[in-house]
Amino acid sequence: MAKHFDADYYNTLSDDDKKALIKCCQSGIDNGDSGMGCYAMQPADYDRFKPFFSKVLADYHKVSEDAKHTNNWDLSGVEGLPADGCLDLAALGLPALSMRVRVGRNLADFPLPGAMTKDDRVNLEKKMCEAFDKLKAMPEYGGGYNSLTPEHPDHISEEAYQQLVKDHIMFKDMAADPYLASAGIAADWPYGRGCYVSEDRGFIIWVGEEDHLRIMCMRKGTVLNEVFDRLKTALDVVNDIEGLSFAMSPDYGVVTSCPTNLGTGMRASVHIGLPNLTADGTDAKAKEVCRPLGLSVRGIGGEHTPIGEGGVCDISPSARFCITEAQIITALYTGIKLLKEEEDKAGEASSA
Ligand code: ADP
Ligand code: DAR
Repeated sequence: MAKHFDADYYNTLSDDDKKALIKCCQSGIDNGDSGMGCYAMQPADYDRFKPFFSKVLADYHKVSEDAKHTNNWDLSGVEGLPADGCLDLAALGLPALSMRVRVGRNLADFPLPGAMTKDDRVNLEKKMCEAFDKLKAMPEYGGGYNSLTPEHPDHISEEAYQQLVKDHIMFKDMAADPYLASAGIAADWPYGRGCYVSEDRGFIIWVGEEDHLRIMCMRKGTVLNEVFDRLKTALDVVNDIEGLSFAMSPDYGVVTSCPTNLGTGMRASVHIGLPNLTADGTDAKAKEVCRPLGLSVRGIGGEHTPIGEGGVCDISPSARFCITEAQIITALYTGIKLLKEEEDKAGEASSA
């Protein structure tokens, strides 16, 4: 953000646009250790402030300033896809792992989370609960909603909330995240926040986190296609619910709060033990090995958390923008294959 904030451009803006652009940048202004340092506040901001965001996006995602994103969930023909189309971790000699694919989505008729009022947050939750009533009637997605909003009919206790976080179902307390707090994304916590969970706990929709919705599928297994395909089917069901329209940009695809998620809003991950690459108790070596493989390393509790016991790390492709959804899930498979080779090499080196 700071690298591409141009005073000459800023000074061409109206007073209202100046205030709006500063609000987009407030998180990075307040938090000098930000990697990105800005969030969109309105669905149209990426287009409204294109001279700024196009430079930020080009630099972060390593694409051209006039790059245009294309969405595609069709695996056929994707480089790296096994001949049988099956992204089976068992073929790499790996056991069943916890697999998760999530996408961010924002409703087009609300401000993005950083600019929502408390009423916006509560009204968005109410709108989503009407949608959840339709999902509850479907065998594949039937489940229940857990709300953090005081006085909400589905309100859950602090203890139940903390257990859902521990089970990797629900998101962490946003007010504790300085980046989200500065951006206004954590404002009015915990009003308008909650999560829908299917009976089998394999299909989850967060409400009111960094994006209006985080829609995800999770399960322990070896075939990545299973969570990817279930999510796509679920997304089509949610997309078709009357009254729900997702914010999209003609150039940038799916609109998300953070520019790091723009385009697909997709993060596909596995929890995998890397005892050799984390032998020193940190994720430093794992990050050094993963970076050139196009992989990100997060902790067992997700972003900004430590690695788990036995060196369990959350590994996912870093790319979200100007890459298709099909390429991301395939990149997870090919990345894990290469990472396992590095983990095995580190083990041989330590035993030599
Ligand atoms: P996001 O993935 O939505 O950007 P985080 O990285 O903070 O958010 O992760 C959110 C939650 O999802 C955390 O509890 C994290 O442990 C959990 N999680 C992420 N990937 C997996 C996975 N492959 N298996 C189980 N839980 C996961
Ligand atoms: N702290 C912000 C987060 C960027 C990426 N992570 C997200 N979007 N959850 C930063 O600018 O570093």
